[in-house]
Amino acid sequence: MLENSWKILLISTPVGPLGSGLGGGVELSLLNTAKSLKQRGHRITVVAPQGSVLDGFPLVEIPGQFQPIAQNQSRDALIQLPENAVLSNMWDYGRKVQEDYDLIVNFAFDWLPFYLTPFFTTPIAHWVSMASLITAIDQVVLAVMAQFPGTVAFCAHNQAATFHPEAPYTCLFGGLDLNRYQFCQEPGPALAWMGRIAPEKGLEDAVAVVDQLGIPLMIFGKIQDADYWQDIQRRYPDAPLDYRGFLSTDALQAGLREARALLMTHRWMEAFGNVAIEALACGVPVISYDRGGPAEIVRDGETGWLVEPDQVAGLVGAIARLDEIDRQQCRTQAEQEYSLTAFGDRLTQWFRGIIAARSDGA
Ligand code: HBI
Repeated sequence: MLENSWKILLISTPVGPLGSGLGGGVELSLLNTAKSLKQRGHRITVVAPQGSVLDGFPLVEIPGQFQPIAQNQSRDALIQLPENAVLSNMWDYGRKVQEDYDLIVNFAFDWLPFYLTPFFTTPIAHWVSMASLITAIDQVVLAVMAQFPGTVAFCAHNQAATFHPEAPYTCLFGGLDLNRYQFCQEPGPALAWMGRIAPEKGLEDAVAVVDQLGIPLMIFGKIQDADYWQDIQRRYPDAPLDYRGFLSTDALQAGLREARALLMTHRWMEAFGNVAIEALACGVPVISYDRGGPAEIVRDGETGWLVEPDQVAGLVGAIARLDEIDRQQCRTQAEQEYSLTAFGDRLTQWFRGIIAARSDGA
């Protein structure tokens, strides 16, 4: 069924400008949401903090102070709003222009957009981008799920479960422009690790493994916690590390595709794992802790290996079995489950329900 062309406003995360890497996976998710919807004839406008870069879409840049990142706060943290917050400035803009849109999509993992939902006339679709972290945010997410059924989506089931949802919800997983990722049949000797370099991502376990095995490790990602990065290098001065930096997708995949495998060593309940589907898109098997979104992405023994969380020995065992994985199967899984078309199907199914409910005056 072809829905008519929707006008959709995407309001980004307030923790940093698009293109800075501070928004982590949300940056890629927002870009691929816009691409997959545009591919279907919908009209997209993006609202994001000043300094954002986003090729190919109308971008409204909003000034203001970035929001403190939620993962550094305690579970009983109070709700914060810095002075001249870009978060409230973005949503003030959204309120002013809402009549021009059929739907607004919220990408912020913050209390305010959820709290504002009943005060908006245009429906808001909320994409929850992390697992439960702060009780005050959990409560407002569950309140919106109860009052506006069907409007809240998660990345994956393990993440959604951390909120103890009482109502049905959508899982979006993720999607990529697969044309930007080139399959590689014959890798080099190195392994790869990708992500924000911060404690919750567990880089030290990947470094411990390559230090033990003497296998080079390519590291891609933004150094978000410099002390954490320095500490790892001090603890493993001889580890064969090859830090590649925070790269554009084109430069990233040119290096990633050469990897024998991607190691995912996340400490926290990784909501999804965009880096896992980027690896699969290049034919790179994923060796991951059996935890969170990656555990729902990797087909154990077929497109990678799932190992006991926080056990370096498990990673070593999986690396020894990499030859059992067919790299073409990895690319095929990405094409079947994470193409812009497959992702767009999940998005438009989610949106159709919200727009229909609101137009029924629900
Ligand atoms: N913290 N307060 C806050 N708001 C966000 O939107 C947010 C965050 N921390 C991390 C983050 N978003 C993204 O990097 C992850 O959701 C992927």
